[in-house]
Amino acid sequence: STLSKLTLLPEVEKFLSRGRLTSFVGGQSFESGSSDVITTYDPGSGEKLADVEELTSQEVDQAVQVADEAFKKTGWATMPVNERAALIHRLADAIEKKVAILGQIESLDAGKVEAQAQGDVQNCADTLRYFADLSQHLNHRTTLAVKGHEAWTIRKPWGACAFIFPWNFPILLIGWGIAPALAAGNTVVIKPAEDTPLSAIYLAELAKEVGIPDGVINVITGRGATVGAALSNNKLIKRMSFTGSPEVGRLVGQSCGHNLVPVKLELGGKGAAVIFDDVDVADTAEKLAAAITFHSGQVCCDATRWIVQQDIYDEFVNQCVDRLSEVKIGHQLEADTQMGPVVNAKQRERVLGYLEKGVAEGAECVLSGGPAQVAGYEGHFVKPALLSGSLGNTAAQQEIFGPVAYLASFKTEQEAIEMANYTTYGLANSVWTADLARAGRVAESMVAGNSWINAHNVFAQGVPYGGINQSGLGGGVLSVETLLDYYRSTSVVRPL
Ligand code: TXE
Repeated sequence: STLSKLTLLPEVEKFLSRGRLTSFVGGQSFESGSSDVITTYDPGSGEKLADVEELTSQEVDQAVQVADEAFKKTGWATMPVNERAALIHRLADAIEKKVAILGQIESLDAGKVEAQAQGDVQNCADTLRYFADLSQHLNHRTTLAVKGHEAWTIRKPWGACAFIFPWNFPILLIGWGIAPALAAGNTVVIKPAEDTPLSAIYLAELAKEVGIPDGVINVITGRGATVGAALSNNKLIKRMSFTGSPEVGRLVGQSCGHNLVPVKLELGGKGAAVIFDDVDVADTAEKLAAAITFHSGQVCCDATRWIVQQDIYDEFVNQCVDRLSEVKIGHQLEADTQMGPVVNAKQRERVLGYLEKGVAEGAECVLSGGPAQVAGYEGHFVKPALLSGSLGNTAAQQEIFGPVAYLASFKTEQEAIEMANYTTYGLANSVWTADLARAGRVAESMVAGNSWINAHNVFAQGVPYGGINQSGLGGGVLSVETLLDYYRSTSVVRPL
């Protein structure tokens, strides 16, 4: 097999050699009574990695019950905050020690360039630490001044919280999702995507090893339509978090609306990069080419609409074509690979389909893209592509989730802002200019959760991240507010 050509770490070989992987619930392997499995493949070689069991909806309900009982009975929720934070730090330590192993598992499963997958693993550990520390700062009761009365507010965790994750940043998003929930004292049920369940299973086992009480971190595997739907309909769930497509986000939101469960939805995006004529054209082209090819463009906050000031438009486009044509496409574990495959055959069809549709609707194909051949590998590789034309084009309006950018030109600042805001999404944009006053103005005028200046895709724990409009709702992630979302409050008032 192609996999045997690659040098895998012995621990990764060992993990994969189990052949059949199960959910992990209540501190142990949770076997499904059904014989159904989902096979997970290496998108770079098409080789099978493992069979992962598919739970039934009844089994999902059992798993949630375990998480609910762990909340009530293990002492996790009532543990002194410093002790809970210390346990979360131990999990972060364990993850950090396994960066190479977990990074390789993630790289194989998701098709990510190995160094980037390792970065995601490190980020997961960093996020766990950030929220563990933050939870200790929030561990106080607020006393309110009320005439003739004493009043205070206490914060308590909610209970079992559910997380449904996509395949593009599996372990990183697990960290962003569960870290605040755990730090606040909740228990969690994680449903990874069908294509990328491996890092979640590995992480749950690590949590057991470091002494996180059984049932605090649970992973349930299976199909979205059964396992995901059962999880989002379960009445014991106290909070729901979903990251994925707007279509499924709407379904999950409906279930939560029905059960009156608070929900966070992190959906897609169609970010703009507004590029003014005072930039260093070569440098900006290089950075945006790197952004659109990062994880093969399967990044919800990517800049996928490049809105360029007229006088530098041609030069900028030429530079971009040069940069994108040079990108080294290959298997994600090969050392010189800059861009790996997309996650599966369906995603490749999706990308190619949007290119066709865009051109059929009148877009000009500036760089044609298409399937890429990589010697020795039968992976789902695609070449970067550039389209240009009207921003009303389907390819300029819908999320493609591939290495494809859509170009348009503008004359005035006002026009650029209007073009950037001509979208149903509202996640992340960037503005590129040497004039920092203008940069600030434009960054603030773009209707979205996040704006970057002379950069794209920069994250830090403590900087709120999240979308509005079709990009999501529920307050976003990575900030103090996120941690507060995972506490419920009770206000107490008594006459003096
Ligand atoms: O997402 P789905 P898909 C966008 C991106 C991509 C497209 C399709 O444009 O091309 O969505 O990806 C679970 N009830 N994003 O089809 O189906 C599913 O098992 C409950 C952007 O893979 O939304 C998986 O765990 N759950 C996005 C998760 O939902 C259900 C990242 C996401 O899968 C379910 C991913 C149901 N009925 C895709 N059906 C981003 N914001 O970054 C499926 N799921």
